[in-house]
Amino acid sequence: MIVPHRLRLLVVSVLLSVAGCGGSGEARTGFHAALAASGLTGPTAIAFAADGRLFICEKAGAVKVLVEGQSPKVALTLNVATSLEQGVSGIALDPDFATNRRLYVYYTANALSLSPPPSPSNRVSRFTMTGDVIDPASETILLQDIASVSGTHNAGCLRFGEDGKLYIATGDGGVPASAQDLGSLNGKILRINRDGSVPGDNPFVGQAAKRAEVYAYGLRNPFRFTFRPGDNALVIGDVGQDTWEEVNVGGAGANFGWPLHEGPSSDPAFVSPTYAYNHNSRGASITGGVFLIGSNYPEEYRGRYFFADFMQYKLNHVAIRLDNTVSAVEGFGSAEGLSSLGGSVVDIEQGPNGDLYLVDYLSGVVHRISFTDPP
Ligand SMILES: [Ca+2]
Repeated sequence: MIVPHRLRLLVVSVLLSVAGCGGSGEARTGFHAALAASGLTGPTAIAFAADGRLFICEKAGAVKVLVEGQSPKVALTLNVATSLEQGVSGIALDPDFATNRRLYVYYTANALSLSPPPSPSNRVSRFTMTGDVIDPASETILLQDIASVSGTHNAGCLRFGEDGKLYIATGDGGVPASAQDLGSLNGKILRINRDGSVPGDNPFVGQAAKRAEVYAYGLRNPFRFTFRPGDNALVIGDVGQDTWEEVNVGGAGANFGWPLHEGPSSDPAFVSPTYAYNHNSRGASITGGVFLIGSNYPEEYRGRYFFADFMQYKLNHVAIRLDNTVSAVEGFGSAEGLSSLGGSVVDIEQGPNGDLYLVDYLSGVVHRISFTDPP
């Protein structure tokens, strides 16, 4: 159906009015939100295969696979501990997934899991997929006994770097001092080879009483991280305690301060956050984030770092330059005519199609944000 231009404008303006996008400035038209997946129970993390299949983790133990246009199907069910923040919290596909069908999952093992730990603890395991199913018997545990003492601050983001190494975010597990203890796997970014061995160029290899897997430390709950295009620096969203949410940028050996210091610091012993925002007496929990690369979104969004706040129902984007200066943080949602967005976002990924996908934990959905040039 061909809709006259004036009518289209009228329809758009009515939609925007309903969405409550009045006030200062006009909304940027052309953005659309659609449900890529719904009916999920506590989705925590997603990852895309190059073939377009979307993998979705649910906290209580499921890894689902979604073929576009179909409903998500359970590919794997893990025995997980689910107290507080425990469960399945991260997934990454092998850089050679198209040929070896391997994927990696971060989850809190319970007493039923393979090689049961004495108490729930986090592990990273590799699995092999056959068709749209992941055989539980294909599990190879690469790293385990990442403590989850209190059930909180498990982190769990998994990503492969450009160097082909697997990077793993771990939280302090509710024991803040562990983040500064280089003999502990907690409160860190870890870096391992795909077979679980330790790369020889990790910063603390061969040093007494230090875990060779440690790559960066001093983190409280680095729930999500990514790599900056251009220099592949780690960009880490670290969930704060009482005052500050942090975006930390750094590399091998960086100490981001927790629990000795939280928020901006002039102490040369710590890498101060590149960006931090104060809770201002509200709850806050930073999640996200990705750099938008190779998208058809308008120029002003490209290359920017998108992140969210799980507690404050906010989406933002910011430029994080190679010299670690940042631009003013801008909201994403209402200014784009997408006021219905901004739920409890726990993960943001970019699909092979260039669109952003947002995981809304409480609503049990994955939103897809696409852009088409307005007429
Ligand atoms: Ca810090």
